[in-house]
Amino acid sequence: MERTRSWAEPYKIKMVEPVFMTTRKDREKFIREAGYNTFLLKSKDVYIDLLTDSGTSAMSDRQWAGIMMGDEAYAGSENFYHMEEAIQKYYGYKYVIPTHQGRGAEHLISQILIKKGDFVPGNMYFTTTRLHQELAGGTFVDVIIDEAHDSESDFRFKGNVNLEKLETIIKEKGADKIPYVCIATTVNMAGGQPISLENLKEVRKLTHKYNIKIVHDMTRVAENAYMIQQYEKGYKEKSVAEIVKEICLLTDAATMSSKKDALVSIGGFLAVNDPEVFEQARNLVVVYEGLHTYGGMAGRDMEALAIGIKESVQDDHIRARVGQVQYLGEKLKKAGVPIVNPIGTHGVFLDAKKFLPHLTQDMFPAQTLAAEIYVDSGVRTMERGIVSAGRNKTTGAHNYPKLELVRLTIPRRVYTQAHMDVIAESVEYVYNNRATIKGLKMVFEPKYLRFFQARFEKL
Ligand code: PM9
Repeated sequence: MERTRSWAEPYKIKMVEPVFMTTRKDREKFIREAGYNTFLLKSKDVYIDLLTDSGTSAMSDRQWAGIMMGDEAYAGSENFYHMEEAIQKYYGYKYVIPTHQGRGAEHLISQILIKKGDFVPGNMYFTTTRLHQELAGGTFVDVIIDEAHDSESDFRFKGNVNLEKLETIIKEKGADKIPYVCIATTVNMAGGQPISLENLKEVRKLTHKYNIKIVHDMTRVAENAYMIQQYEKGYKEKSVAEIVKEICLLTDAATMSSKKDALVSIGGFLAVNDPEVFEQARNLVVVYEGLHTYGGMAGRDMEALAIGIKESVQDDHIRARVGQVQYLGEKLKKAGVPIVNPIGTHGVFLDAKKFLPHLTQDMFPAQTLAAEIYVDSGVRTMERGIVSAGRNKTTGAHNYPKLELVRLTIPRRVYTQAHMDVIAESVEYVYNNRATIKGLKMVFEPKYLRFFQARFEKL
């Protein structure tokens, strides 16, 4: 019998990109000039970049080779057909419409399926997804289980839908007012939390009963599948690829930001099973994205995506990817730093309300904490709290989410365990000195997705 060994990343590094440390004095200046918004920092001033896992993965040698095989024909590029084939093979959807990234796909499906006055239930909001639903005249309704809003709950599948909440909404509003239920794998704003297959099957049963579609936000579906393999009864012997397919087959359509799971710098798609919806999307895509065989992507990017999809569902890849996130999370937990439990799949989420209990939510604790971590070590993180939650579309008041989080997002295949140690050391240092940290006030607020460009000053 093979003896058990420690595991390591299933790759070796062939090319490196230098990163540079700055001084604390420099960083104080940089963050002030950036209006205390980590989105407004210049990347050259960042030491370890945990802003996002979106478009920041390291591509494989196979993917780079694919880049050289780009067929940049305006119409009918060979690479489109490779990408389409990969999506059909690994995800099981019938028809594919390429888009420049995830929000392009969200735009198309929202415009096609949502009518003014409709309601769109979902397992927690995502910023761009909800905005496209609202711009199409719909209202998002949160039907995720309550545990998802509680950073301390250890429940394994916090991405699950509360079926009672969902059925109540359907009965209250009427099934004809609900064009679809939006199901994300995994749930980003809850801390990268998975939905179980058991729950998804129940959602499918309920939506079939009322003849309602499921649109799958499959941005991190392989990570979700890995958590099912690890923690859901009956899936230990199944491969991540098999579980991914099973998830997708339970849904009617999908929006994808290929910049996450699928290991590319840019790209996305809408995938559907209904030929009528496909025809409408194929028509609309030429207005907003590009021709239906490129949708805003270069041929080379579609080739890299076709290869990335295949790599993304391999068990050893996903184990190392999620394993690195778990390693950082466990380190922070051991140091007593308040984080979202259980540790998610694409990042570690700090609970800023518990980290900075002396700040009210109006003082933007998560925004403040992200700025403080940057000043300490040059590690760039992202706010996922009141700023990201935006304003109520009817009253204009701030939305006050229960979760006020800072996301330490780990790019795929980019950083080493030593980087994780440096990150943990910095967060622990800031935690030990938290009492002196002061909050922020917002001095500039854009109309849409304010977290990207809002500016702040120190209180
Ligand atoms: N997510 C992230 O950093 C990128 C920008 S922050 C708005 O987490 C989900 C679950 C996402 C997501 C992007 C999109 C939109 C849809 N659903 O950024 O347009 O996490 O490709 O995808 C970001 P695009």
